[in-house]
Amino acid sequence: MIGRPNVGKSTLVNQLVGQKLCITSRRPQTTRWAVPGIRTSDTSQIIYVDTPGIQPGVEHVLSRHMNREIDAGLAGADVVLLLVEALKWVPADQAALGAARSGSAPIVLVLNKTDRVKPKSRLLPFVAEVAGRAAFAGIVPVSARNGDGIPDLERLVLRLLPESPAAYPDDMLTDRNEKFLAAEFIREKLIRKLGAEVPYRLAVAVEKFSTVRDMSHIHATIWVESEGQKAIVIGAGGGILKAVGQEARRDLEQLFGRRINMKTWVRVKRRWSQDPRSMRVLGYFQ
Ligand SMILES: Nc1nc2c(ncn2[C@@H]2O[C@H](COP(=O)(O)OP(=O)(O)OP(=O)(O)O)[C@@H](O)[C@H]2O)c(=O)[nH]1
Ligand SMILES: [Mg+2]
Repeated sequence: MIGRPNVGKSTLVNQLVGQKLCITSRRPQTTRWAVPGIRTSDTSQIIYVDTPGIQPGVEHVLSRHMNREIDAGLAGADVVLLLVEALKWVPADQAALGAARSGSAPIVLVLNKTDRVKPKSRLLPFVAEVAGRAAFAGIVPVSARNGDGIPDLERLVLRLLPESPAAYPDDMLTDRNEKFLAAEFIREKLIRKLGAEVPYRLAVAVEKFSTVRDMSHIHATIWVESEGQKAIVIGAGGGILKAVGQEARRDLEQLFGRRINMKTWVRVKRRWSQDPRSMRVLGYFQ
């Protein structure tokens, strides 16, 4: 699954897998990692890979990491799902198409957010226009938000995929571990609660994750770049940090199917996002 930031890639992977697994938000650049979501039925197994948004011309240590994740996602793909917003085609979409064409896998163009298109007849001229941009194996309108078109997309993907033995056990949702997922869900709640600037300057590291009987104990540190950002993340009277913890805990309990006990800290690491060594410590570039 590739496309420019904010087109709905992570929302769509969640919808296709049938479980909230990938983090989503209305801010661009939410996803920083390629995350596989495994969908197993009686007769098939499809591994959808969520990736960060493609941003042409952005040069930053963090975006270098994200580009590597996109390449890793594309490298093993049998089918590329190129996601764009219905009725929109901007230069970043063209760049995403360029990346999709770098391999030999068939490309399916997925037009998302069709719930916003009224009347639906407006889609037809758009489909005719974008069809000329590449030899797509199919063009499928969907709404990742309400599920429209998802069965059609799944059918087409199944038709295009080669046959092979299942790669994963049938109850497995992803090969990312629980520690990673916990850090990501905390980051999602922070992105959703904070203003425009801070989300790009924070990272979450889970230092402790232990499960005793039906309860997991999680210790997480939120790294920011300045004391000012730290104060914002904590919020007045600790309100933001508390709400972040509660909401992340609720989602993780649903995902893991057990109770969670979570403790969070906020620490300052100056310019971590400019410094490859700090980034490595925080799990980037591995
Ligand atoms: N109306 C509408 N909104 C959608 C749909 N799919 C996703 N969104 C919204 O679009 C925003 C971005 O969704 P994400 O899934 O985080 O987008 P993304 O492409 O993964 O973004 P990055 O990870 O930043 O590249 C969120 O606010 C979603 O709720 C859709 O089908 N319809
Ligand atoms: Mg995403």
